[in-house]
Amino acid sequence: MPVSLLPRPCGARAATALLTGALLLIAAQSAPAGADSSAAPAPPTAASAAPSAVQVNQLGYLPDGPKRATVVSASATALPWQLRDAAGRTAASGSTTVRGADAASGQSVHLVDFSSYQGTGTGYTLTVDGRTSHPFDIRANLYDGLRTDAMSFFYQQRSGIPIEASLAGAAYARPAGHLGVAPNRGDTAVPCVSGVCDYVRDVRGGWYDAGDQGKYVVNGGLAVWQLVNSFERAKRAGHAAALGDATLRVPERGNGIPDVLDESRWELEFLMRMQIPEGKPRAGMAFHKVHDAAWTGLPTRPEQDAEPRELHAPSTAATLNLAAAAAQCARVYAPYDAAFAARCLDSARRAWAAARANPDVLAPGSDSTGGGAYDDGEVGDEFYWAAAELYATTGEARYRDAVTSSPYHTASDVFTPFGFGWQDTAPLGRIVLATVPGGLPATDLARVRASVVSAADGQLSTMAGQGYGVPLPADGYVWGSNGQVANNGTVMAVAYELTEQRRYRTGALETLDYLLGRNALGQSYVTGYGEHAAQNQHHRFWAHQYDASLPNPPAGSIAGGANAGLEDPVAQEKLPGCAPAACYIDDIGSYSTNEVAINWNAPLAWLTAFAAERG
Ligand code: 9MR
Ligand code: 9MR
Repeated sequence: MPVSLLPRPCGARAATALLTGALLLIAAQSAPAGADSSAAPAPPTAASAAPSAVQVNQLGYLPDGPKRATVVSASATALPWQLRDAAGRTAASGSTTVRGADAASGQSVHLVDFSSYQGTGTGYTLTVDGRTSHPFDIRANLYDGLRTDAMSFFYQQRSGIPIEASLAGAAYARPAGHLGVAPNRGDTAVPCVSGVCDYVRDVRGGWYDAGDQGKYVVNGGLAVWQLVNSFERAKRAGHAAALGDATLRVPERGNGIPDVLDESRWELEFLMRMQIPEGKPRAGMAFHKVHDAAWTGLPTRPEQDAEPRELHAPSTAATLNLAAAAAQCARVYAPYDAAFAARCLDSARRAWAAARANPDVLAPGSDSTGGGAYDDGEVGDEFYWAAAELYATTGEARYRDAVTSSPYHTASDVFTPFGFGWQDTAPLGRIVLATVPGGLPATDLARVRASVVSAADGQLSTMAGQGYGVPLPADGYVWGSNGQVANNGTVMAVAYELTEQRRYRTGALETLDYLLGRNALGQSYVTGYGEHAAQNQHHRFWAHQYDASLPNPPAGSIAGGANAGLEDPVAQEKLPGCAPAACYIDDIGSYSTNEVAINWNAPLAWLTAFAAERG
């Protein structure tokens, strides 16, 4: 089955930030149900601690979770370690396990396991062989603040609405972007690129994709699906309140609707605006993307972007992403806003029919002037995902038949070691079918569920083979590797829901350890979280590195991560010869290692919401 498995271009990113007292407070105090979420956060300040050779999750560890660290050492024999509390007293001690050569990092490493330590507190350090880790916490509310910040990232990426100081903090406030106010030329009446359509469309709203201000349906569909899926999962687990109304810093807080759904609706409304209206050629399909006619430079504030905006030809992939996200919307929003849910379902049905009528309209990889291509040569997996969502929502036989007749329903390799992504969506279909009760025959349902669990077992075995316990094989460090890592963590979390076996929760939590500092560079890839955290991600507004009057990315923004492909000039100049997991630099110019993107923050938000749940 040609599941598209081509490794994507690689990139890496790193970043550094020293938390201000205010930020530490936000991270430490965030209480259940978003008690920390009404105060606008202070921006991370530009300072950085040096990397250490004792690599820990720099945010910390959960009292009832795994607690492991990796130590760079060439010693062939075990070394003693000490866990010290903030007062310097030894809280626990033991011996390392020699792990030896680690291909991804190019390092020789030892492992430390202090999972059995039961105490809680802040300011712990781990010392091995005279070297000491960054300080970290052990506490039950560890992930409350990051859950809020990772979700609030999406508000700050909104197009077509002012970003309010009262919600985002003064440094992050900005006027609405792309509402047709000069010098903007969009997005209220956007023409197509030459030859594609003879009319204009209002495609305002949605989220900017990343450091650029393009809006791409396949990536938007994936990211919004992950946020809504996160809510649906939390609800099944009995933790919906943690993502409920007034838990996030969004303008809709207090409207009685869960904030994560308010945020997601901002994108869903945009996605539906990208659908070709009835009466026009290829009605029901979705335009692939809207973006600037030429690349803008850095910095470019959204409201200052003077480039013409253009709609690019509709694609089958975009149409099916819309179908999947809108079908999910119809199901999940139904209890909160029946009219909106009905509008989503109508859009999803029309998209599905249009994709069936136009099954092979592919977006070309060459279309990357002024915006990314987001090309995809195989859309059978998008058909499968959309059919699964439509079936889960409607229970109708035609969608069930589309599910069961898809080769992706029975293929054994839909979950790859790299994980799912905007090109590879069949796993999303499996996850929906496995978790949302439907009418599949019991044996078929059991098989689908087993495939998710077996994928999680595969991730656990990948982790066991890595010096840094990361669910990514050594050849998996591509552009956006942190997104792949986080996605794989979510698969393990789903397996935990399906089986209640602790090892899957352990795998999901250790995925966060990697992203927050237990990695080859001792790098927290999440702004504002960790002593040595990313802060100069590639972004046209959060471009402090280029213009001191602009802010760094807000706390909770994850960098794309290590990319062995070195696909930008900065990475090529600064990182030649890097080991795959070390191909990252916290420089704003390194877009192939250090950009932010909605499809990377979405699984971070998903995973931290999972990790924050207690009891
Ligand atoms: O800034 C762009 C970034 O958002 C994209 O991810 C990346 C790849 O599509 O391209 C960046 O733009 C660069 C362009 O590709 C080449 N000229 C310099 C642009 C700004 O760094
Ligand atoms: O995440 C995308 C990655 O898989 C591709 O290899 C890369 C180059 O095509 O593009 C990445 O997506 C970028 C998009 O093209 C433009 N907006 C920023 C995205 C993140 O870098």
